[in-house]
Amino acid sequence: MTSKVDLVSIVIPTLNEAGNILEAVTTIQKEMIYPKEIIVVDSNSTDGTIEIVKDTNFCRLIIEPKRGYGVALRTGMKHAKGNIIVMVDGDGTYEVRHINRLVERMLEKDADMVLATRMYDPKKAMGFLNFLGNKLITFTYDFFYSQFLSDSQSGFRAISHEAIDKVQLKAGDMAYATEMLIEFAREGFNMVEIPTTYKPRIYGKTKLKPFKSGIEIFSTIFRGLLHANTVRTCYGHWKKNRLKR
Ligand SMILES: Nc1nc2c(ncn2[C@@H]2O[C@H](COP(=O)(O)OP(=O)(O)O)[C@@H](O)[C@H]2O)c(=O)[nH]1
Ligand SMILES: [Mg+2]
Repeated sequence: MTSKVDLVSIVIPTLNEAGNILEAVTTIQKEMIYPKEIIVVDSNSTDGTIEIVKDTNFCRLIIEPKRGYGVALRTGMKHAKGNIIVMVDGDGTYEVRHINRLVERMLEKDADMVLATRMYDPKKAMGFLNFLGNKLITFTYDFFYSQFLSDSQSGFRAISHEAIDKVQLKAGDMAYATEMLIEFAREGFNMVEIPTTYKPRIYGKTKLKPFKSGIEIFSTIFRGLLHANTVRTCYGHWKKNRLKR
């Protein structure tokens, strides 16, 4: 539960995002209305990303030599001092102008996590295969964990620092984002969404390996069900929501 903002730590993983990172961090620096720190976690990019981040003078740069999206986010969160953490990609695809809305919704709903969903984007910028894979993963996750999310793969989220400290996340790769949702569902934490738009990548390449990541994500979802606590909490959540309707 998060009822006030002391400091927001924005954690951005980067691997060769030289053409994207400056726009992302300067927009956040300009738009964010809450006290903040911007933490960029880079895995030794070779395209000048590190120099660009250093030159801004308003970002904290952390070098995490071990590769992996999950590794980078976990390292960044360890360094985060804020009571709210916002995670977002450094690739310019998320609408970072919406960052205040994530925090506002968190306070409004007393939420433990707010996800920016790209599924109501009228421009439909997400590629068809990514959209399909995301829908399949999200439907499976919602069904088994009794949630009502529309975009489980969104990497633009506000998270209560207190809540994330209570869970143990192990995934080092792209499955990290799903593992976080599983752990939050298991703890009975409150997760809500806000709509956002999405932009195609203009510089560099995605590090996502769809087939490999898909298998990792689905096995994370099914492994999570082996915990007795998951079934209990999610069944309780399902019952509570059924009675409300
Ligand atoms: N530090 C770090 N960042 C990474 C690594 N892999 C991906 N990222 C960053 O994580 C974010 C998401 O990766 P991206 O390639 O955009 O995946 P997609 O959004 O699924 O297409 C981007 O900002 C990447 O630069 C990594 O090994 N280390
Ligand atoms: Mg991306």
